[in-house]
Amino acid sequence: MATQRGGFSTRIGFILAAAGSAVGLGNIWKFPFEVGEGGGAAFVVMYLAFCFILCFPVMVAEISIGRKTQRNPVGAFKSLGFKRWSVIGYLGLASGVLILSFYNVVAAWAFGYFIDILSGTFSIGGEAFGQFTADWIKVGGYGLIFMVGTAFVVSRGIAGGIERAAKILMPTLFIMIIGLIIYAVTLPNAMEGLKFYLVPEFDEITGSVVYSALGQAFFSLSLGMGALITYGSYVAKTDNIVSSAASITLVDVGVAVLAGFMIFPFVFSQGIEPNGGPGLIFATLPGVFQSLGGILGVIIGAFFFLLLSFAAFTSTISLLEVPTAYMVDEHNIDRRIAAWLIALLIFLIGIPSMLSYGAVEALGNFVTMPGSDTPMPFLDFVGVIANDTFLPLGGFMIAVFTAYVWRTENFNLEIAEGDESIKGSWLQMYVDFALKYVCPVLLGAIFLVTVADKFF
Ligand code: VAL
Repeated sequence: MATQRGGFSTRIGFILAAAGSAVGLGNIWKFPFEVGEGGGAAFVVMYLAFCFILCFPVMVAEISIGRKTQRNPVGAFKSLGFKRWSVIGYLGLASGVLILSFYNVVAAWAFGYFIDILSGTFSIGGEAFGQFTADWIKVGGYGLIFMVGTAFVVSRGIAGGIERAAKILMPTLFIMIIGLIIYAVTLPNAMEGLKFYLVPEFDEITGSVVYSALGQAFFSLSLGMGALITYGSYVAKTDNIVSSAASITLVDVGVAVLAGFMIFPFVFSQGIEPNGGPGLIFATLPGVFQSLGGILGVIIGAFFFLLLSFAAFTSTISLLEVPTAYMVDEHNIDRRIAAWLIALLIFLIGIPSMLSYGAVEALGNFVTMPGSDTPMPFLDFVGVIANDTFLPLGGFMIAVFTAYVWRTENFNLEIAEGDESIKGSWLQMYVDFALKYVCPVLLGAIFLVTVADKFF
């Protein structure tokens, strides 16, 4: 597709880039600790149901809105002729910026672990995670490097930057995960971990588990944050959106499920409680690698955190692309300038999150949510606002917009552009039905109930 905005050069390039956006810290860092806190397999069941039933249709809608309009999330709604609905685009933009602000901090932890383990400066022990995150100069340095890398790729545009990086990084990531699973399941107590992960106990499902499973599904699939509207705007008219979305969903869910097969045997082999929160993999895994001893431990440990950094990188790229595309399309700013400036701004917005894990006490105990008795760090609080609240709200509005404002007929014309055979297929019928009824009702209801519960 040769427009001045650039575009993905191949369909597989788009799928890899969008799957690269979806697969990230959400799958390998966040999913396991959410499962750990949400009681194990019961959470997994909720998460899977949400991904397929609610999120997949929203993904088709997002990609279609992007492709139809060839615009960033704010411009897209305007260009369809519904200026007021561009509030969805602004909400997505805000979510993307907030998420990237703390995401980059966690990416910096992952990248920092990789460098420190490789260089032999990593000190393993009970307090290692806390000591690492409290060292804000170091974390800041790694965070800056990560953000600079992200800005570099985004500044180079779609086919030359984003697509090329995804084509190399995604297959590598997959091979690395499989290798680590093979190792993990041979560890002592691995079976206990798998049992926790795979055998559901449904009495574990509470309101707050439902809420976090929904937030996790949106977060992991990169929905509601403008990323897939933006990536959709670079998709060729000849591509089949429904089957691309199905592939992206399957890859993302597949990697999350595989990450569980890797992490829980690791965690249980260390005799560690799985409900350790955001520090779960950072606090537990170095011990696993150390118990391997010597050079093997260093290699496998470094390998794991490199993997995590790779996964995070294709996601930070997509998050930065959202505000960059907005500045390029709506304000005619040169892509390079936009990418570098916004990256700097988001890095600065992320500083309180960076300081909230050990460097500044007040940020570490930032707020105590109703119904909880422990204060949460600033970083987690941004997550509650952006991931768990804004994203499902954005998804709800996108479903309502597509079905009732843009209207299903027009939406269907756009999906049929790439492939007429999709017309009348059961998959398309389901997507239409879900956007009309299932998503508005379920997303609306869960949103209202949980917001009332969480914030009041
Ligand atoms: N979807 C990604 C992830 O799961 C990002 C973009 C939030 O990590």
